[in-house]
Amino acid sequence: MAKLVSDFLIERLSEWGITRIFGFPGDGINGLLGALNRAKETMDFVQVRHEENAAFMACAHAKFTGEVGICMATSGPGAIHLLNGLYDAKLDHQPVVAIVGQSATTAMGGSFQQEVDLNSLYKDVAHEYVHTLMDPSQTRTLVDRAIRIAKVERTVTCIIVPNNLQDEKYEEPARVHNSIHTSLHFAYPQIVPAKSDIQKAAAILNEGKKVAMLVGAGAYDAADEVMQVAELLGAGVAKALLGKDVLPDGLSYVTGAIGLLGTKPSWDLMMDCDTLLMVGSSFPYSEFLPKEGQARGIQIDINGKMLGLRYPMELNLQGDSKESLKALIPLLKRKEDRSWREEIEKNIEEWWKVIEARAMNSADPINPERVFWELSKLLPDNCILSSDSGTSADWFARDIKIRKGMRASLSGNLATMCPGVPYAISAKFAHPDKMSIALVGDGAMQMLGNNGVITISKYWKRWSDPRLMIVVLNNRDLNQVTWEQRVMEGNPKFEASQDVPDFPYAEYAKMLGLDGIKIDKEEDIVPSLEYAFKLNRPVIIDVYTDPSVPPLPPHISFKQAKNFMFSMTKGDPDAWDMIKQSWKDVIENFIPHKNEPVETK
Ligand SMILES: Cc1ncc(C[n+]2csc(CCOP(=O)(O)OP(=O)(O)O)c2C)c(N)n1
Ligand SMILES: [Mg+2]
Repeated sequence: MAKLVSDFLIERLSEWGITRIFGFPGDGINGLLGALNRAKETMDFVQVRHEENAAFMACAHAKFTGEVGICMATSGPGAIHLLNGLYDAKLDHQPVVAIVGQSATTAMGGSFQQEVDLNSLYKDVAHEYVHTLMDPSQTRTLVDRAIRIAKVERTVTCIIVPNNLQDEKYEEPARVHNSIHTSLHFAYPQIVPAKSDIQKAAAILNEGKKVAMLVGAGAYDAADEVMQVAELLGAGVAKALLGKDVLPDGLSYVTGAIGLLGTKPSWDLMMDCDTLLMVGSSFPYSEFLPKEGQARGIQIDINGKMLGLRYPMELNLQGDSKESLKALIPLLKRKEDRSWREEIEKNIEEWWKVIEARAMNSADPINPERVFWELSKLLPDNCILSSDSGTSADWFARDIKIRKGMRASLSGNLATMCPGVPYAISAKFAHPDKMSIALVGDGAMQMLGNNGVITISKYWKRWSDPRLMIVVLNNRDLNQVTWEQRVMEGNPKFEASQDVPDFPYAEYAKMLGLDGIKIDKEEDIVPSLEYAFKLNRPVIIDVYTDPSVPPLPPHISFKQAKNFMFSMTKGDPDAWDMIKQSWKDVIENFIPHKNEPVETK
């Protein structure tokens, strides 16, 4: 039988090293699904319950393996459902290829059923490359370019395949005018800034007395070099949320997260430094960086477009983090005056006490910080963590102490709800021998997470270490936003938009053949978690947490405090509990503020 377009397309993906596709069927891709069936020995098709989850999984695959993630969906509705997950990948600079169906070429332009102008729809998310297959001999070109461009640009690309062409005979491009002859293979180059620029960077860093470093996901491969630079310069290192797993939190000079979800030591580091070295990060909130003119800045990023974006840097260097720092290290002079470093270390030590004290505050019925604090101590060394957007991200950022070998991610730049569960599932497919743990709010569970649990029940027996844990913060509230409304707007909780109905997550897991544990007493947290880590199947931990515990920013501006108090007087139904809880946290926050707070809104 002659090779069909769809068979060739899947084969070509295999030749690029792709072994897994996350997707959901539909008649727009039936030809491709036939080919996937024929290629099942070499290409795994992971079926999701909602296409958005497939895109999140492809994104997580890229994040946790460094390879291209592939998702597939049918024309029209399927392609539309992928979009949010694809934007997550695009904004976090992950190489993901979406393969979507389309109406037959004979029907296109005829307002046919499920015909959506996918070129236009995908033109933003797959800006660098989106093309519709028009002729069988073009298949090679489209696959090769979509993968290559996704890698080169670290972004999302898309191939649109009309359903009738999927079943046509594949033809190699003829050796004639107007035909394209593409090839496999791509290797990232080593990009290092010019020697003279490295010298300039070293001079600035050597002159600085109080050096601060900020690292993001782009510094993941440069952990050793970041540590060496920090040691030499006596610097403190703050981590953007996506860079949480770059350095262990146990290092004495790592100030942890930065920003609204960040720590006080990171805030102090940025407010007091005279030199800023930013590596592999596009952390968006400038108000958490030094004031303009306060510090001399150097930024290193592989993506030249992301340079000089958040702080007026003196030097903007395009380069690979590891290679650039390696070139810099021999030129750096060890700072003999370690007083700045000592101050940072003292701040960090104090801060961990504050965090512990906050976690130990009682709440009704459970303080979410306590859950994360205890969980952190029990995490296996090589686990993979994913957090959702919501208060889980606050506690993930502050209370989880990352150790060497752990991986952790979340939707950093899109900050969308729902990646927690699909990221954890994707991590299990990529690393079946490692435990994955998703930290998710009840709102996100009900939006998409519960569907992901069905996918887990379908696949978990395949994983050599079957442990996947979902910790649900069951606070019956869209709590992060409820707090934003209070603190930023001075509004009371709007119950109609904020209340989340209760749902029996643990029972639900058990119905699906998984394990489920409900925790509604503080004294049960540790024994229940210890028990859960020993289970040999996926488990949902349904924790009844108190929505009155405030996810306080590391500093609260006067305006925010005023808004917050204002909301109380406007009849917030949770007002009294909140006043009690905030008061407890404020008492724990005994470190005096050294700098003027900024207005964040
Ligand atoms: C798709 C999407 N919709 C809305 C938001 C705005 N948002 C951010 S966090 C949040 C609340 C999430 O609630 P939940 O999952 O219950 O977590 P909690 O904050 O209660 O811990 C909302 C609505 C978003 N980020 N993404
Ligand atoms: Mg919630």
